[in-house]
Amino acid sequence: MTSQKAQFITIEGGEGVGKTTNVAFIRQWLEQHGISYVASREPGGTPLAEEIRTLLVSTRDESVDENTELLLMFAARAQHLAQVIKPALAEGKWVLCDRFTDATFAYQGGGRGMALEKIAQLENLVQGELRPDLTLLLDIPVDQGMARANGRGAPDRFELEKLSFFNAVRDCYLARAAADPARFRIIDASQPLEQVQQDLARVLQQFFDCIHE
Ligand code: Z5A
Repeated sequence: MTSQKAQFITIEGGEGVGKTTNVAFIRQWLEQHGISYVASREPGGTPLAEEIRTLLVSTRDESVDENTELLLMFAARAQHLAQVIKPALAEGKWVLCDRFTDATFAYQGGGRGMALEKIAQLENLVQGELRPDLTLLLDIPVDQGMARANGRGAPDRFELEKLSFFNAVRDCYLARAAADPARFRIIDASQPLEQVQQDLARVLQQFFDCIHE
């Protein structure tokens, strides 16, 4: 089944919110509803963008300039948009993306303290008018999320950041959700997984019904 317009859904959140776990659930939901879709992630989603991801997440002795990090995020995004996201949407497929530009506002803007206007300029340059149709923000208090994420092996360059960084990331996500309630749905990710997934299914069904009205 194809809807009138292919939809672009993103899933966002801080450390240990359960994005990977819940992407699998959302994929099942889309399949059960006969929706043709492409699932991808950022940074990454194409061979070149995945190489940029490796550069971004690797720990290294050299300190990474914040502009370098920001530009690499958008370089990966430009490639991902050109090779995967835009072609899929043009073919009528929905796109489910694990993180997108809200993560740049939250991590580089909130976490690193970079000017949001600078990020918005790059957003316009790289995306033009393209924005997600629906953003599912999995939200959890930072200490609970970090406790969940802690058992996962060697931390990457972002996971080594301090509590204050992740608090700023969360605050920025919540501020963006409050500023754009038409696009964002906040899911309380501190609940047991079954309840989180019931909430996700309800939100997805409402979204689906709304675009078919
Ligand atoms: N980044 C950036 O800075 N700027 C950008 O523009 C973009 C990204 C796009 C890599 O992203 C890094 O890139 C990221 C931000 C930066 N750094 N960090 N941190 P990523 O998306 O690959 O990184 P991630 O945050 O580590 O995502 P993840 O692997 O999807 O982790 P997760 O959200 O924590 O998901 P999980 O592995 O499914 O869940 C964690 C654990 O919790 C796991 O053991 C689950 O079984 C458990 N879990 C999940 N849900 C529950 C519930 N409800 N109850 C109990 N336990 C649960």
